[in-house]
Order: sequence, then structure tokens, then C-alpha cells
Amino acid sequence: MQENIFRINETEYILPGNRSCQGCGLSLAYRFILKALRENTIVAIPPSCLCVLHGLYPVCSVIVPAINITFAGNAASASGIVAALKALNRPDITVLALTGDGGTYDMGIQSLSGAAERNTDFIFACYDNEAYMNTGTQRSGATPMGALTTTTPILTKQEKKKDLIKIMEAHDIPYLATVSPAYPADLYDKFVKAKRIKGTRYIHIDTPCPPGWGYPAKDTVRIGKLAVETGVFPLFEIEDGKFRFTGRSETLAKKGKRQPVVSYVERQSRFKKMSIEQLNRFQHHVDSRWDEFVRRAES
Ligand SMILES: Cc1ncc(C[n+]2csc(CCOP(=O)(O)OP(=O)(O)O)c2C)c(N)n1
Ligand code: SF4
Repeated sequence: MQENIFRINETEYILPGNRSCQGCGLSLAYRFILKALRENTIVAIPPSCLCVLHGLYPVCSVIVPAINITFAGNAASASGIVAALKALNRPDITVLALTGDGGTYDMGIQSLSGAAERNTDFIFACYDNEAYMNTGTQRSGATPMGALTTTTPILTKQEKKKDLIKIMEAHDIPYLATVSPAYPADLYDKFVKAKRIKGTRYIHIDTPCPPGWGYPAKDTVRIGKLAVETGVFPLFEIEDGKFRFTGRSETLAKKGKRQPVVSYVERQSRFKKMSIEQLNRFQHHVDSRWDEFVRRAES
């Protein structure tokens, strides 16, 4: 069932005054994730901006229980919580592993793959801000080609973004979805749906980040929308192998016209050294991926 915007849970689980930056896409996404999953949720978090948002003992800005663990052990620790809850016969509690792209694409991928292969009964969500932001914007496997980071400061990143969604789909898990905080109702619906499904559910969150991407803090929703409007970040879900566009991407696939990638790129200073050749390759990559998704949606 689709949730109506007026039925979105009014409880706030993140308290005001947390330590994320102004305009943080992660804090916006997290707000709606917790509204969707509600109080019976335990969150597993590795070191990251999310840790900073939660705060330092003895204060915490989030009112659900959370465990701070290592990067490599995130999905493994979350699997342990799932096993403990099973032993305690508490099927009412949702386990959420929420992890940055560094902790998902790079350092955490082996325990995530192991958990997905076992179809561990949890939600693993990657908030993808496309670099290691908490330690000052170093390149990750998720950083797009042509982006400046502190470890690719001269030539920009030369390699393409790793296709983690394909990797996760290859694990044949029951539910996989993409979401953006720029479309909170779509995000909310997908987490409500994921909560009801058993097994490994993987949700990929496009997470605009003002300091890391180089745009004004007021533009987070605009940048998130441009990622969808250009097809750089399509919104979809794959349930039991069946692909379906959702929200704005569904409309674009049926009758809309995608904007050119340059209108997304030109608003972010991380792309200021992107070459024309890289921009053309980026556009070509976005087009061919989009066409592949359209074919899947029609089949
Ligand atoms: C094994 C290990 N290597 C490096 C670090 C240092 N470290 C802390 S946060 C962080 C960046 C994490 O990046 P990401 O997972 O993308 O999350 P974000 O900071 O973007 O929220 C790093 C490298 C660490 N804590 N543990
Ligand atoms: S660096 Fe980016 S992801 Fe991290 S808290 Fe700031 S805005 Fe959020």
C-alpha cells in the first residue's frame, strides 16, 4: 500500500541540535527512515557522519537504540543482533544497518555480501554521499568519475563509480530499492514496505552533501531532484527479481524528458575540473543504464 503524505508518522526520532552539517542529505533521509521504521528499531552504524549525527556519550540525538561498530563488521554485527532477537523471540523489532558508501562499497562489502548470501533478516541501507565525508572527502568506490576529492585533487577521479546495485542484485535478495531524501514520500513508502518483507533488504540512498559536493546548503533538495531528473540516480525497486520504476522516474520513463547530465554537474564545484570527454562519457553511461532499466520495466 502506498502511504499518503498526510499519513506519514508525525513522531520525530532525531532530536534538534544534532551535529550534522546544515543541509545534510543524510539527516533528511534518516529522519524519514526512522519515521517509517518506528520505535521498535535497532540501528547498527560504523564510523561515519552518521556517528557524528548520533553524538558523543553521554548525549545522543536519536531516540532509538544504536550500536557503533567497525566498518568491516557492520553487517556481521547486525547479523548478530538479528540472531539474538530470534533467540529472544522478538520478530517485532527491525534491524537496520545504515552505512556510508565507504563502509558499504569498500570496507564493509565482505560482511554485507556474506549476510546477503545467508539472506539475513535485516535492512541494509547505504547512504551514498559518494566519498568518505567524515574524514574530509576522500575518494571511495562510489565517487563518480570526474569528481574532485582530497585524494584526487589534481586530475579528478579517473575511474567509474562501482555498480554496487548490480552486485547486490546478484545476491538474489527479496527486495532492493533506490531512494532520495529529495523525494521523502517515495523513501518513506519503500522503508515501510521493506519493514514488512523478510530476508535481506538492500536500500540505496542518494545523499547530497553540501561541503563534499560543493553547493550551497539550501540546495540539497534541488540537487537530489536534479540527480533524478537527469537519470543519474533513477528511483526504482526490484521485488523478487521484478524491476519497477517509482515516483518521478516512473513518470519520466513513461512520458517525460530527462534533463542533460550537465545541468546536474554544473551546480557542484566537485565537478569543476571535469573534462568534456568525461562529461560525454558520464552522459553516455547514464543513457545506456537508463535504456536498460526502461527495457526491464517494460518486460
Ligand atoms: C578501518 C578504518 N579505517 C579508517 C577509519 C577512519 N574513518 C572514520 S570515518 C571514515 C569515513 C567513512 O566514510 P563513509 O563510510 O563513506 O561515511 P561518511 O563519512 O561519508 O558518512 C574513515 C575513513 C576507521 N574508523 N576505520
Ligand atoms: S559532511 Fe555531508 S554527509 Fe557528512 S554531515 Fe556534513 S553534509 Fe552530512
